[in-house]
Amino acid sequence: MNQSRREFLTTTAAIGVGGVLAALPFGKAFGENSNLFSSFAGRKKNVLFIAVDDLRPELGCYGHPMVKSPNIDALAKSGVLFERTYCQQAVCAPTRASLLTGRRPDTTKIYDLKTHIRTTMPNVVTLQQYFKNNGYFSEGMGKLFHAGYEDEKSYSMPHRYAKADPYALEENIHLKKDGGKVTTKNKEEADAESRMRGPATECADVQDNVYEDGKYSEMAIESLRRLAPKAKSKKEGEHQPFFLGVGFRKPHLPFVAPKKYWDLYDRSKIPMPYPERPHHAPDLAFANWGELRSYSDIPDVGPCDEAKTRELIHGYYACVSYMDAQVGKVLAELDRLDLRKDTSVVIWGDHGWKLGEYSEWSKHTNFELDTHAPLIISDPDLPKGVRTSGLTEFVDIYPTLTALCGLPQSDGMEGTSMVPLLSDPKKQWKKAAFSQYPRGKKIMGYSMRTDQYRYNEWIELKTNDIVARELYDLKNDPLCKECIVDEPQYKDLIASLHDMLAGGKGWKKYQM
Ligand SMILES: [Ca+2]
Repeated sequence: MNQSRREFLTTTAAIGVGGVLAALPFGKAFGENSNLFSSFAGRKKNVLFIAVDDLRPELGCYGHPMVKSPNIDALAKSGVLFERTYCQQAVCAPTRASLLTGRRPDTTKIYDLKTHIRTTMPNVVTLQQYFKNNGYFSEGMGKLFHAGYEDEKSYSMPHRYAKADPYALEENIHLKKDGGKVTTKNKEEADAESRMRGPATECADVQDNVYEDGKYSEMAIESLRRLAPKAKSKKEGEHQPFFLGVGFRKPHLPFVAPKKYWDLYDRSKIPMPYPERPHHAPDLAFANWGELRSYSDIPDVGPCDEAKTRELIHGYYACVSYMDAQVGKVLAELDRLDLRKDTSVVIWGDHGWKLGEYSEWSKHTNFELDTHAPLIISDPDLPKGVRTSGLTEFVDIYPTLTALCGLPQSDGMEGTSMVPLLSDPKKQWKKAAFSQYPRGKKIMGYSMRTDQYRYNEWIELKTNDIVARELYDLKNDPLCKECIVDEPQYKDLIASLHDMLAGGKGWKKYQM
């Protein structure tokens, strides 16, 4: 970041947030010799770090016409909403390992669901661990890394999972126990922890805490009450800020939620998704959605029919509203404890999802739908109710949070602190966001999102040959219905995008 203080003040004043920033302790925040923003606000705030599994930007605050997410919408009004944030690999463990280490998958070497971060990076300092090393009490619950792959060095006390069956209805619990459906065909895509499955949805008239996420909101509330006295203490030696990570499981499959959240939606009014595959896209672009197919009520081959499609989308919406309600309970407790003024709240969904678009489901690709994810940061020292369309990446979250809390930048970051963008949401920002997805061990798909285009190259790792390419014009074709990579008029554009992507290493050149 080479921007001078004068430039920063001029640009921020020009967009009208100068008043907010004027209230900040500038002398301290922009001290001599310091990276301009590394000690922004100059104080150790608490961090409430909320991870949501498989949540794409299917929220009211992202403009969705049906989804009811009043609590996350309110959080967006109190902070900055990132309209164009991209994960680095669209599946649980790799995206989380990347975000939580501030490094990209080619550095973490976590491309699958079965590799622990300490296997590939025994000495890496994770985000939570970095806060812990800087005097924070670091606590984690639910899915933060990946189910069963948490990291003890990251926390000040043992990480906790809630104990709950994925289903509440007896018949579904039995169906799952009896095998439901066992899939061996798509192991790579299916989540390792639940090979045997019941149905893809469940609507049960039960309390929130019968399912896992209701238990996490209760655990988080209990933790906040325990952490508050030290976090609020002004006494030397007694004060200790916290980093509390809460990982909600919905809207990950199966789409189970209490009935009252299903009742928020009229299934007949859910529009059917665009059904066709992007024309002229190579086969490598697609996954077989084995994750969904492994549920007992989903066909092994072929598309879901209209009734099942509507039911699944309805279930996803119900799960989003259920999760949103749990987020709301935790935020209400943060307010009740009067901690909001000293707490930075961040919420993110770990990657995108195809919710029936292209007649496809779930993640595991480099499509815009799979790589685009929601991110909101609400911080007492930053503007409120602001949106930015700057291109940002999940690897940017680690250095952003450390900067917001006045900590020096951790070593090895492969992203950029977004604090300048948080302060000036219209600022010129990254030229591209980079993602990747492997197909087996031999082919890696490298993907790049620029302001207008998504450009993908599928590369055979042994020879470095490009075996397939994709190009989509997001400005004129937001749903990416047409892959235009073979159209002759884009030859020069493709050459320049190829240079920018640089075999997946282009991010090095386009860091801020
Ligand atoms: Ca996920």
